[in-house]
Amino acid sequence: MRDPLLDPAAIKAALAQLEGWALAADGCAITRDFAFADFRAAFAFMTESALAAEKLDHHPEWTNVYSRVSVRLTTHDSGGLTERDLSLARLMDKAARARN
Ligand code: H2B
Repeated sequence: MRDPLLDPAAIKAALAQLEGWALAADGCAITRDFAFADFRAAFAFMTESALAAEKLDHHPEWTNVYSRVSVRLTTHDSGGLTERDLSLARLMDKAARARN
């Protein structure tokens, strides 16, 4: 069963509650660039996020360059943003806060 897509009002409300996330130009994803002290901190963040993502059965699109991690969250099965993206965004924010 596909998760229901969030409507524009729900997306706006959710973004107001999240730290530093922006709506992608196509409206189908949220993005955030995380910056850490060094590669070790960035990779520790990715490790914690990966384990959280696996538990949620919801996975990020991301790239890492040294101390930076760029993240794009979307629900592929639904073709856009769902509550699952918001849950993962909150977990990633928490993992980042612990390292900044
Ligand atoms: N991650 C993301 N971001 N979107 C999905 O639709 C998705 C996923 N689907 N992780 C999951 C896995 C699905 O493929 C499995 C079968 O539950």
